[in-house]
Amino acid sequence: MFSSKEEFKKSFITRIESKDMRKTTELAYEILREMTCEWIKESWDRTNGLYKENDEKQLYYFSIEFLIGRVLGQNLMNINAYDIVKEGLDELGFQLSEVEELEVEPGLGNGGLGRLAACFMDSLASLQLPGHGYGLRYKGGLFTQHFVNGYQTEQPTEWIQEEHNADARREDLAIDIPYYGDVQLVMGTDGLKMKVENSEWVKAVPYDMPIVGANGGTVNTLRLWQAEVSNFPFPGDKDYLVYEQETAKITDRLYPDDSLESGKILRLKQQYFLCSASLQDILNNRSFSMEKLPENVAIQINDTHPALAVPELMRLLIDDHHLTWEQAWDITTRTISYTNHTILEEAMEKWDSRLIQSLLPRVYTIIEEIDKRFKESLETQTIDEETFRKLSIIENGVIKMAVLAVVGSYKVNGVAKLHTEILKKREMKELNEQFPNKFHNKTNGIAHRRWLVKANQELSGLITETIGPRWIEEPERLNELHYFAQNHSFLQDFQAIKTLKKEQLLYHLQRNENIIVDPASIFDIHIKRVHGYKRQLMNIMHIQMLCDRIKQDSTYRPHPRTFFFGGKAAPSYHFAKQVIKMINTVAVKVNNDPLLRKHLHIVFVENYNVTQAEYLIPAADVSEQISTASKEASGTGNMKLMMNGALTIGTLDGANVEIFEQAGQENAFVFGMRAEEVMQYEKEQSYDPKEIINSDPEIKKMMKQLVDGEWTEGKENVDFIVGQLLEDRDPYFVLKDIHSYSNAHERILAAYANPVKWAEMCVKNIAASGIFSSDRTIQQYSNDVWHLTKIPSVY
Ligand code: B1H
Repeated sequence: MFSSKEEFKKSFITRIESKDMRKTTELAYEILREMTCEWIKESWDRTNGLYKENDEKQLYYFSIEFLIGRVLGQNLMNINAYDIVKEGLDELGFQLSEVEELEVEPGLGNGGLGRLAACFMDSLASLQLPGHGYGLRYKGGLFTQHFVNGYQTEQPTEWIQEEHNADARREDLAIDIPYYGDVQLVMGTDGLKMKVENSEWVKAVPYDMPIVGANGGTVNTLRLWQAEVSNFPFPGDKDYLVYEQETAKITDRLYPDDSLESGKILRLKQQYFLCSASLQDILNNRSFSMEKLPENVAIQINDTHPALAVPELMRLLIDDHHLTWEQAWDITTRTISYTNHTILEEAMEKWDSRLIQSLLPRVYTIIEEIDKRFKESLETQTIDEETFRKLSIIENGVIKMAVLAVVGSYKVNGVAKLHTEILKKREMKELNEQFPNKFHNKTNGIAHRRWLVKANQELSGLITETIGPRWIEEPERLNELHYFAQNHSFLQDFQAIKTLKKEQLLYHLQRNENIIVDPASIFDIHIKRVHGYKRQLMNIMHIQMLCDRIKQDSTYRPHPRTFFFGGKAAPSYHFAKQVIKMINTVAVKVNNDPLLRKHLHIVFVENYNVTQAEYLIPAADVSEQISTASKEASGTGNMKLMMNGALTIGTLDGANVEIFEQAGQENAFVFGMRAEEVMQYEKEQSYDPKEIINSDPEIKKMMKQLVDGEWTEGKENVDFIVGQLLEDRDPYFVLKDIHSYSNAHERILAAYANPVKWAEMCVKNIAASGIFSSDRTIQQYSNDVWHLTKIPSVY
């Protein structure tokens, strides 16, 4: 690694001169990437050597998504070279921030679930814990979103630069994965065995990405599998060209559904591909006897998408490694643990038995056997029909992946206190009763090194000047900022940084879009996937109410506010796409209205992704976390915004509950129904939005405007929105909560009128945010589930 700026410059110049005389930013990017890779390689080899020598337990995090975002700047930061490189480049006539802009972010995830996996990778390496990721190397990440006439359009996003592949590809570790085939019973030396013949094989080739921990010492591995044609004999009855095409499709693109289950065969192929390749890789490269697997390896499955790891590990242990069922089951259920991320019915994975039976015939027989044995184990108890049904893995020809995951793992966790309680007491009550010590909570966290240290270097600098640098390694020390929450010069510095971050955001947005925003306005930010339960509709309907009030009441002249939206809708989710259209329609009306634009401005940022988030979050004054209570398992954007000094307007849902607990409800704007109430209404089916409309004149008026098409464009648009609110009886309780939401917004205006008090509240939020570092989450997983040992890197 370079210890000085001069050394860096010398090496950089030598490289640039050997390549090209034109000193473009593109060339600088290539060289910097190459240099960083070389620096990292040393530590990576050293870390791998240490892990081999120490024979310590390793964790493998199986996830269908890793939303890592750009890596160059973060890596430079983590090896403590960022400032040296920045200054060095500056003196050579380059700007590091411009160089960073050239990196295409790998969009290998949809939203929170994928980003969480990435934050966990960062924390594992930074805590010097032996933990690695297994995922898929999608050629196309999440689609690029553009608005055409206010509607979302989707373009494929290709992030891979072929010229960078050479060092990542590990052909030597390729593995063959079997699909289809006929299961046969054969007599082996140790009794009857299952054998599959005529399989169609697909080759899984790993590509390794380094995960650089803080201070660069530990470098773990994110191994991503790519599907290619296999050299194994090809079954005769299929056209080779078809086989070739089908193979390439497996890792061609990420499924773009967040919290929506697809049920497609290609998705099932992806899931099995990930599980089989990763498990074979672990078993092939072990240095211990098979019965010692649980002492040497922990496997965490990120939601049910990799739940086939349970039957696949059984298959490998029984068929390939010749263990008995009992031995294999004991090993599997002491190795695998499962994280649940949602209780939304539409996201619960259920696979048609016939689909699994045809694509994965051997795996299917194992799932049947697991189900049968589990049901037999229940026979000693008196269990009513309903309970028995809920405990079934296979029910009416469908396989319930969540039940399979719970039965096949030794620990199951939810991602926030409230969510875990709902799992234990309702969604998985029966399973929790069968396995009383399996369920536990691990509240999510975020990598503060990316979301504060990197994304908000100015605020990080101020914090370090104020309380010293130790908070970076021990983020809970941020609570020392409490002593400065009333220190005027500190508050002034904080405010100045907030303004600067707003200006930087606007500068960034202006590069791509023609957006003119007043940085003195309140930046109210609602960024996340567009989904009914996240209630972007409530936000835009409230803006509609504000417009009316400004027009009707000449004494209502609120402080200017800019409402930022950012988020993608699943391409097949028509309602969410109509919400996007509606927001864009309202934006045009409001932004062009001579009166309204003095008070309100709406910006829907196109193509919200990790990079955009890094600009938006530090600039936020207000964080919109307004999901229908009980629906948002945790949320993690809420934590990122809090840590950057935004105040939360939110429901008592997911991790918001814990955010309010930490920061104090007086330093946030809490509103709306509680989870209990929502679930009660749902159970009784007793909510009638018409009652609200008829009893609240303001809401009635707003609904009338909506029905009249004042805030939408095109009949389809009105029909979708109004249809959901009236015919579908407002399933996310928008009308029920909007009054209380509106009151909370008035409280925001009142608080903002006192800038010093406002800044004090922001600082109290930052001070209370340390617990939401994913370092805390990972340490808890390690203590309670994985039992890893820290392996200090030696320099
Ligand atoms: C979360 C998903 C999800 N929960 C299905 N579930 C998917 C479900 O492609 N699919 O089929 C993709 C993603 N994502 C999110 O996980 C929760 O909604 C958030 O509340 C939570 O913070 C996040 C991380 O735990």
